[in-house]
Parts: sequence; structure tokens; C-alpha cells
Amino acid sequence: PSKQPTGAAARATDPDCLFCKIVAGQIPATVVHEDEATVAFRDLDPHAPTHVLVIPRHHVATAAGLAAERPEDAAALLVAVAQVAAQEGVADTGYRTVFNTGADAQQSVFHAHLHVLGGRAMAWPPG
Ligand code: DGP
Repeated sequence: PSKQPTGAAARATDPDCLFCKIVAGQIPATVVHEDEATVAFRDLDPHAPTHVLVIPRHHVATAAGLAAERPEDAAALLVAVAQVAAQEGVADTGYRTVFNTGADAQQSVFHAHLHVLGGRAMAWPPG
């Protein structure tokens, strides 16, 4: 990943990253929420009536990397999730949030993202 040139708050972007392209508006997505630190958009392959991905604008591969590099963005993701759940109408009925990290969890896009799934009853444990 290449870094923006200036400042401690400089945001990393990776020109080859799919989700960085969504953040930049270079690939279309159905955006349901954005703020200074995050963007939330509908998953292309939804697994529930509500399936939204909340991502940091900053490029980092995993949730653990985000926590290490930009803890304020990690907190902003959780705030954004609450807002998304409320506007999707699942805050009261319930919803699940998932970070897939690495091969065993079948992470397929290496830009940290929090899945927000709701609108149906979930099973536990997850598969
Ligand atoms: P994960 O397995 O946790 O890395 O999930 C990546 C998710 O990203 C997966 O549920 C499908 C979704 N996805 C992949 N490509 C695109 C895309 O181009 N647009 C949107 N909206 N979602 C995508």
C-alpha cells in the first residue's frame, strides 16, 4: 500500500484494493452511510435481508491492523454500525457483526470490513 504524503493522520490507500476503489467512488456501491472515517455499503452477495459492510476509509488489511494503526477508526466503525443498524430497522430485532480475519475465516477482501447482518434469525455457532 502507498501512503498519502503528509501528516500523522494521512490515510493509506492501495490502488489495487477493491474497497479503496469503492471509497474513492471508482467502483459503484450502494452506500448507506458515510462519515469522515468510514463508509458503509451493501454487500454484493447478501446473506441476510440486511447485509452491509462497514469499512474504514484508511486502507489496512485486517481488523487487528486497524486497531494497531488507527484505533480511533476502529471505534468509528462501531459507532457507524449502530447508526446503520438503526436506519436498517434491525437495532431492536437484533443483528450480527462479523470480522473475518485470515484464511480460516475465509476473509476474501484484504481491506478491513465489518459485516452487519440482520433481518432474520441467526444460528449459533456460525459455520
Ligand atoms: P470477507 O469474506 O469477509 O472478506 O467478505 C468480503 C465481502 O465483500 C463478501 O461478502 C462479498 C463482498 N464484496 C466483494 N466484492 C464486492 C464488491 O465489488 N462490491 C460489494 N458491494 N461487495 C463486495
